[in-house]
Amino acid sequence: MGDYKKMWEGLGIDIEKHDALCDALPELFGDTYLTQENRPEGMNYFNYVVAEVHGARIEELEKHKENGGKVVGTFCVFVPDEVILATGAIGVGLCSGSQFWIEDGEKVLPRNLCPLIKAFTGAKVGLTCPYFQSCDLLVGETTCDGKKKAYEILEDYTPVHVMELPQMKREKNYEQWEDEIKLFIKEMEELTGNKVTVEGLKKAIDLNNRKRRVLKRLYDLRKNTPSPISGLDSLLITQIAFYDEPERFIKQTEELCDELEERVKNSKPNGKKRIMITGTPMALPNWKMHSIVEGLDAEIVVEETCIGTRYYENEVSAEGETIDELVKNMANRYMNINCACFTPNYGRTEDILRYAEEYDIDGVIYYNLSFCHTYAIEYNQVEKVLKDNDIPVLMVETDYSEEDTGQIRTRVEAFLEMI
Ligand code: BJ8
Repeated sequence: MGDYKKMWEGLGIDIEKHDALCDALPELFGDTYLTQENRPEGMNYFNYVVAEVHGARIEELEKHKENGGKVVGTFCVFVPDEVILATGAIGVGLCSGSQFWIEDGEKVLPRNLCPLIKAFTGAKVGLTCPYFQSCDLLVGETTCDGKKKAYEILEDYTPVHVMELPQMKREKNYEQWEDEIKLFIKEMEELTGNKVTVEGLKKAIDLNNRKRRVLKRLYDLRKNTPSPISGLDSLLITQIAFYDEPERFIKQTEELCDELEERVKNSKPNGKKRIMITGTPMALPNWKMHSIVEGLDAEIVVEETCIGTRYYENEVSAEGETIDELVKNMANRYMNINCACFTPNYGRTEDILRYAEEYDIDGVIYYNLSFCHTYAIEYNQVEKVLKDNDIPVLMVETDYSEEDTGQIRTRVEAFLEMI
């Protein structure tokens, strides 16, 4: 990474603490990623993005701001990126996946809380994430209790707008979400001084749909046996999709997919077990589960998570000639995301069964971040459905620390032998 000290100081970063984070990441990335054999050439771009994670992209955000633009941070795939784009702002996903931020998070939050919430809060209050520091506005949402209460703490540090996400999927809930999107449009117009137009919104819908499409192309390629790309690399690409410049991301991922298509033509079976991950999100740089599974005789071929299928499945229709019609289209697409914060959430089990068939799955690993109650409780339903369909499943509850890595490896090893 280049020398960005001046930029970080300008952003109010705690330089000393941040240096410790920057020192640890290359080693973790090297051990997890660069040791993989026969990686596609197209991964070089994504390696570069990680190497420059707190540098080049932040420089772009800062340039955008110097030119009068705004930067908006989000935490959940329910927040419609189309609205952010349509006001000329840049959106960045902030769901944090590093153990590094937990200590600072625990200074203001209870210890027995989901690590994702502790990490994003710690990143802000400890002043160690330049993405947070670049943001003019954070957009939260009323999904789980931990997140919605943590936003109250973030409000002491930076402006926050919270979207009220309904927790059921009745007709009136779709209408409620339309209203919330309209309020968000108003908030974004005030922040940026730019009016959302039908044309602008259609353009944003198109861009976001193209990003979804290229991710779908990547995931469809993973349906091949063997998958032409590791689960680790696919996970990294999806994690990067949340904060990279969208057009560049699409171009680079298309090129990678072209290369993977060629690989598929010459590939031979490798006998590895094909695993689906389902559950809670794996935010950058959370590579723990993939690293354990793919260190054994298995490949992860699909993630039914928000850093996976829930992020890109279903497009927003650009049909319509008014803002209201386009808002309705957005509400319809986003309300179809099957997150465990909804009740009931049978759509998720249907998705899991469909993926099990489409990706020719040998077994499912249910990945649950510690203290995430909605997903932990929903395991009951998912386990039942999988058992009824003779699909083996292993539940793993964990956080970001390395303490339980050995124990999880032993359990996964036994699971792979059994299936
Ligand atoms: S749509 S999964 S991104 S809320 S923070 S619920 S892990 S206890 S992140 Fe999520 Fe939106 Fe749903 Fe997806 Fe559990 Fe942790 Fe809460 Fe979490």
